Amino acid sequence: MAVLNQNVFKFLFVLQLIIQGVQPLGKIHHVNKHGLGKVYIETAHKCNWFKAQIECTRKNMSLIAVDTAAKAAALDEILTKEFDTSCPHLWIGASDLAVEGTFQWLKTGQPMSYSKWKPNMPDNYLGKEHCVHITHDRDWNDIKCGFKYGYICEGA
Ligand SMILES: [Ca+2]
Repeated sequence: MAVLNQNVFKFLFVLQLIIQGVQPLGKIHHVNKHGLGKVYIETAHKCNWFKAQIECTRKNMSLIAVDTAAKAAALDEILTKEFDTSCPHLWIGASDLAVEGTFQWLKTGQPMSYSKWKPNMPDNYLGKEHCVHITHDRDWNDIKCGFKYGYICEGA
C-alpha cells in the first residue's frame, strides 16, 4: 500500500509539472514610473502574438505599448536586470496588420512615433513579418505573428 501511495504521489507530482509547463507563470514588476504601471513578463509559456494579447487581456492587461523613450528606458532596465545580455524573444504590442508598413500600438491605436528597431528592421522579410518582438539585444524586429515567443503585458 505504501508503495502504491508513493507511485500515486510521483504521478501527481509529474502531472503537476506538466500542467505548470503550459501555464503562464510569469513575473510581475511594479514599475510605477515613466508612464509604466505594472509589467508582466512571461518567458515559459510561449505563444503566438494573438494568443499573447489574449493572455494579457485575461490579466486585465495589454501587450505593452513601448511608445515613449522613457517607457523604453524603464523596460530596458527591467529586462537588463532579469536577463542581462541574453533577453529571450518577447512579443510587444505593435503590428502593421491593419495597414501594411504602418506599425501601430494595439493598446492605443496610435502609429509608432518612438521606435527601437534593430538596424535594417523592419524588413517585412518575404512579405510575411507583421508583428513586433524584442530580440536578444533588446532591440525590436518584425517577424511572423504565428511564431511562439514569451510576451510582455502592461497594466495600470
Ligand atoms: Ca524582420
